Amino acid sequence: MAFSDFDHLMMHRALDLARLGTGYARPNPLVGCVITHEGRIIGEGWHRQYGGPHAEVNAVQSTTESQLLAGSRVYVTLEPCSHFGKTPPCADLLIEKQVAEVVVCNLDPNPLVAGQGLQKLRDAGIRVETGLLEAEGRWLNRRFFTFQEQERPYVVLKWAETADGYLAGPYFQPVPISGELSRVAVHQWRAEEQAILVGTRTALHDNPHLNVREWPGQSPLRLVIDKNLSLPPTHHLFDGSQPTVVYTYRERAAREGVDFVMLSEAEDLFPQILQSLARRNVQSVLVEGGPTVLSSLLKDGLWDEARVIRAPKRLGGGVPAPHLGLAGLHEQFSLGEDEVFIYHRNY
Ligand code: AOF
Ligand code: ZN
Repeated sequence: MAFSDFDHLMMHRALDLARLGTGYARPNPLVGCVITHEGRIIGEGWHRQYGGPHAEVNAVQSTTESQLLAGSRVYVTLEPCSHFGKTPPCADLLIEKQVAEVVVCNLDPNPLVAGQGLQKLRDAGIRVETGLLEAEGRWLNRRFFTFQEQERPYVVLKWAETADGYLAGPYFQPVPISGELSRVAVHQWRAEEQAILVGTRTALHDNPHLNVREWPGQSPLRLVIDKNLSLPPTHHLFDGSQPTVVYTYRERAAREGVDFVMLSEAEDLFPQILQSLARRNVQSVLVEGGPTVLSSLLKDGLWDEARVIRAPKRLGGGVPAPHLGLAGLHEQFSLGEDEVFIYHRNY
């Protein structure tokens, strides 16, 4: 299918709009929609909030020229839905408004939709074109696609290392490594994922809050591994301020804000954790350490993205950081004196 420069411009705009739902639309996908008439935008919208109207509905409602909807060309980043979920099918709305053409980046992998939205449109005589900025659309909704296609959350690993490649001092002694700007970025990253995981040693030594303070957005579901229930109940993770899940081999009844999930010692730990998260409809998890958790996930290939913050500080010894080399290095940028490296396992 040959798309014009105008088509590209409109779909980039729709992707930009979709991105505005980051942190709010989840676990729904990020979707943006631009409606054009004779080469002019007459309506725009995006999926702002989980449970709220879909992108197409907001775009249709935004127009002050509803008489031009009939015959319009609609750019939407994801196939319009065909099912009755929290809202009625968007495909029906576009048919009712008699739009002439619908262009999408990606098909919706949700089995409730999966091509049926486009089929409905075609059956109604609407011209449908797919695959415009397909890779950009998949990247934008990488959490949603991973969850739908692999039935597990999208896993983002994050760590800060010194210029000489250490994560912590000798005997896992925690030391401040990254700078002020990186700290803000990490809070943004926390707001973008649905859950955040740490291992026992990190929880014990750092006593983290694992919430979002330096960036607008929701705090993620807190997850901690505590096989033998050795963490002190006075630690911040158990303050009830945010839903928290403890993965353990021991039985323990839930208490306010804290859920204990018993796992089998006979099976591998991380596949069980990811399965349990998928059952809770958690589409993404940010892993903030420590070294044992990070290296297990790297070794098992159970990760999608790694964000490495390298600070100028040198330690001269301690716990070595995982080494990813250059394979999969996707992006690199500076944050103050720190250098950030973004790795993708599959892209
Ligand atoms: C669209 N446009 O903007 C979005 C879509 O429970 P509901 O009704 O909100 O439906 C959620 C499902 O709808 C979601 O899993 C995905 O398949 C699709 N999302 N579809 O046409 C949108 N957000
Ligand atoms: Zn919809």
